Amino acid sequence: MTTIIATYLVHDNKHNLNKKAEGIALGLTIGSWTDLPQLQQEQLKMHKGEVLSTEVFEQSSQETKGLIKISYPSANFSNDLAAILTTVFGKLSLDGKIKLLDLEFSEELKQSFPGPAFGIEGIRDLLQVYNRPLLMSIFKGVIGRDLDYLKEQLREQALGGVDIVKDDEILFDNPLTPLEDRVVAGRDILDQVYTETGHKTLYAVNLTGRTFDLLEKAKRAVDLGADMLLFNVFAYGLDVLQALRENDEISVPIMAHPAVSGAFTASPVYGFSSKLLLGKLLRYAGADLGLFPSPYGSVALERDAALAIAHHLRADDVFKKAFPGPSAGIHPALVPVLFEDFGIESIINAGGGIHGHPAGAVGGGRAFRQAIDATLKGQKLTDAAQEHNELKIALDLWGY
Ligand code: 1AE
Repeated sequence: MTTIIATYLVHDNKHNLNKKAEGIALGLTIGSWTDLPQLQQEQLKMHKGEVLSTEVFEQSSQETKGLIKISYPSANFSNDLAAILTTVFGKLSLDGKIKLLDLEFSEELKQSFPGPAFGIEGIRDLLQVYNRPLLMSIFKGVIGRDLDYLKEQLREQALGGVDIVKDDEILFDNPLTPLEDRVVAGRDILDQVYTETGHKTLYAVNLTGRTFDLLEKAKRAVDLGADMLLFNVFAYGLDVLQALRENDEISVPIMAHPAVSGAFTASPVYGFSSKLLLGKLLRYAGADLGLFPSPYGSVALERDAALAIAHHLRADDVFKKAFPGPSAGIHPALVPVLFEDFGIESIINAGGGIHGHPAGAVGGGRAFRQAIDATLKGQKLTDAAQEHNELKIALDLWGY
């Protein structure tokens, strides 16, 4: 019988982790608050969760902190994330200080999930860029602006040498810049830049609206020439991402934005670990690229947590590897530390750090590319800035 293994961090005010673990294993499977008749219990035995281990970390007079590992028989759930999450963390997520740290899927269960369609290799093939971290920028200040404004911003970003431009996650379908018009205009601008310069940039359009309209909208976007979709997956649910990924007509990479995920992950004692939600499950459900707060920017995540997300997006597994995109408050001076922490198979993503450059988005993009090239050569940014004016201006503005 296959199983899924859940690891929980618990803070138990009754100081008995073994009892707590048995209560969870029973309560989430065959138990109830009242005793069931003996016959029914016999029939249900094969469905009971099994406590694999308990481990105490710390004890105080208030509570005992530790880890609990429980395996749940796959006979209990259908092979979808909604059923799995309800099984392993349904009512339990409401029941005291408990955080779901990890889920280990059996190889058989993994077969029910698609993983990324493109992944790192597929996105690199689209861009024909293999030897450096990719550079991504974000439209900024576009709410209430018309299509001409967006076109100009896109052109500037592409001319700066960025590989991917993504919509801001807060730009929804709207009368001034509807999704379809953005895709058509974006295609036009990026083709022009390619003809003029030979530089290829992909545009990730924000797929938004009511859940049951998303598939049709995504298909329409692809028909019109969309390169990539941006998706606020945690506002919708991982299974919605999976449905998009599994539709053959949606033949473009999907970038997952972390908006709303902090509500599920930020507490040290409740919710999901960020590595599970933004790393492992996001990849299993089919994201090609996962954004998350970097450890050093404006919306910072602890370094270990950010590294663990990147690890799960790229770890050896049956699925393609997804690109990690540590983000928020990124500027060129951070490129060496981003490179050291996340390596070549990562995306350097900046909004303000591109558009806030005194020479505009063209200068901002160039400064990043100069910082990336210098870092790859092992050159100090201060030395590279002697040769590259855009980088010097960026370092003068945002620090060394
Ligand atoms: C964690 C996602 C970051 C993001 O989407 C965003 O818009 C960042 O903007 P900047 O780079 O902080 O201006």
